[in-house]
This record gives sequence, structure tokens and C-alpha cells, in this order.
Amino acid sequence: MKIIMIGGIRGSGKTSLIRRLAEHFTGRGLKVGIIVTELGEVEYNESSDKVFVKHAVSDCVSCTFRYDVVHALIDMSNAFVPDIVFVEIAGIAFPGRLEEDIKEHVDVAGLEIMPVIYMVDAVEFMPDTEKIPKFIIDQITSAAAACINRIDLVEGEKIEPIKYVLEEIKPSIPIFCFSLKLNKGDLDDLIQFLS
Ligand SMILES: Nc1nc2c(ncn2[C@@H]2O[C@H](COP(=O)(O)OP(=O)(O)O)[C@@H](O)[C@H]2O)c(=O)[nH]1
Ligand SMILES: [Mg+2]
Repeated sequence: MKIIMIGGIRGSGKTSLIRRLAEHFTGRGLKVGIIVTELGEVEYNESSDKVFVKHAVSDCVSCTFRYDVVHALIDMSNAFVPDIVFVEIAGIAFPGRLEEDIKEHVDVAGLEIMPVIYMVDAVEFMPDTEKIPKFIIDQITSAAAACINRIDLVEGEKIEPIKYVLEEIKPSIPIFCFSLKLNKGDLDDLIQFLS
């Protein structure tokens, strides 16, 4: 069971991305679990024999949050052992500690936890490190990769400064740029990276 955490602020496209990835991986015969910790604009409505969606929505107090996610994972793995679990995590969560809690409490064969994939909204992201809150810097620093989403809504020249700042925060971080709406950009490269 591989756990992939998708982080980023509300509206960056985490749910939209997870839905797309779930469609891709179930299409390849894998079973997918989804853990949602935040209610957003886009909701999950595709529970089936291949996709299992579990809500672990709390007030996002960090310890309750971690407890809820760990329990959702344990519950899920009792009912349905997915090949891949996507955990949608909202802004202020502590992915490092969540990873430790999962390793300590979730007992399934072949558990693999991938560091966070951090989603950036091309519209809202301010390419100025001085103005980026520390918790976002921390999330990017601990991320395995960053995605710049919603590129259909900005001028092309807005993307390079965002990439520059992401690389300033975490040198050589893999960056994938796309529009989930138009299904354009580096989505296939991201899928390759996650596979
Ligand atoms: N224009 C545009 N809208 C997008 C794109 N990806 C997601 N959205 C929209 O952005 C909003 C927030 O997406 P959602 O997946 O709920 O973000 P989350 O809060 O991070 O889970 C929704 O209205 C999506 O339909 C994109 O690539 N382009
Ligand atoms: Mg969401």
C-alpha cells in the first residue's frame, strides 16, 4: 500500500488532482483509497468497488488531524486494502509527524509513504519568499514535488517566477505545471513520477 499525500491551500486543486489520478490508476486495475480531511469546492462522488473514499474531517487541530487520518487509514485497510491511498491534506498540517504516526500505527504489508506533493494555485501564489507564510515554506521544503495548477487562468509569463521561487525554497524540487481543467501540461510526467 502506497500512501501519497497531496498538500496545498484550499482551492489549489487537490481534490481535482486526486480525482484525476484515481481515474488513471483504477483504469490500470489498481484499487485506490482516498482520505479527505477538508471539505472543498470539488467533492468526491466516485466510491465504487475500486475506489473507497473516507472522510476524516476535523477542525484541523494538528493532533486531532493526525489521529483522524491514522484512524481513517486503519479503518480503510480493514475494509478494503487499496494499492494506493491519496490523503488530501489542507494548509496547516504537519506531514512529517503524520508520516511518523502512520508508520507507527498502520500495520499493512508493503507500506510505502511518499512525501507530500505540494499543489500551488498559479493564480493565488505570490512569487515572493518574503510574503509566503512559514507553514507554506515548511510544506514546500518537505515536499517530494510541487505542482503548479490552474495555469489556464494566468498569462504564460507568470509561471517562471513561481518556479523560480519554488526552487529558491527547495533547490531541484521536481515541478509539474498543468491545467486540470483543460487537461493540459505535465500531468503524464507527474503520473510517471508517482508510479
Ligand atoms: N480554471 C481552472 N480551474 C481549476 C483547475 N483545477 C481545479 N480547478 C477549480 O478550482 C476549484 C478548486 O479545486 P479543488 O479541487 O476543490 O481544490 P482543493 O480545495 O485544493 O481541493 C474548483 O472550482 C475546481 O473546479 C484548473 O486547472 N483550471
Ligand atoms: Mg479539496
